[in-house]
Amino acid sequence: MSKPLIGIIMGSQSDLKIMKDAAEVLEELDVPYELTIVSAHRTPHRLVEYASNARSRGLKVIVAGAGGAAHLPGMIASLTSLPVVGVPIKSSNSIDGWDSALSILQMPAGVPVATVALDGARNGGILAAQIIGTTDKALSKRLDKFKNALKVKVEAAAKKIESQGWKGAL
Ligand code: RP5
Repeated sequence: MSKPLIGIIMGSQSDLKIMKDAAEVLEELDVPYELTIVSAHRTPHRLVEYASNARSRGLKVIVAGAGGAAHLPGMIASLTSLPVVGVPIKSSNSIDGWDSALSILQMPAGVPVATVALDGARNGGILAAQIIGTTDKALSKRLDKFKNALKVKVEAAAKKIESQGWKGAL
């Protein structure tokens, strides 16, 4: 097993049902990752340790997901200069998802978090892979193939709708 390049972290085990999407897409793209729980509020010292050691352990990007008062991605970004991708999660303690989205999105100048859509962990994984792909030619080829597959799927659906009419395509 190769050394993980991407660290997937989440505030609680209850976030796993969303954050597993990031792991799944990284497996599809054959990018080595690690996955664990780091809670900004319940394990603050673990957060500091994770962020402080991430670069020296060989990680290149961190994908961090949290719900409600979602401080994990921003606090990780405050402690490392690795790129941090934030995944807002509509969790059990979230009012409607806006709390989490805005907590992750509205970072102060100088400390960016690249925020994906609510529950958008799959895109979080893809974005992290694309960052690695800027310096990894083989991965960038796999990413091109991945994007091409999206195109082929939509074109096939369009062809079906055009030939059968929308009722036939339902
Ligand atoms: C956040 O609180 C976590 O990221 C999770 O989304 C939410 C709820 O956590 P649990 O109470 O389910 O552990 O910190």
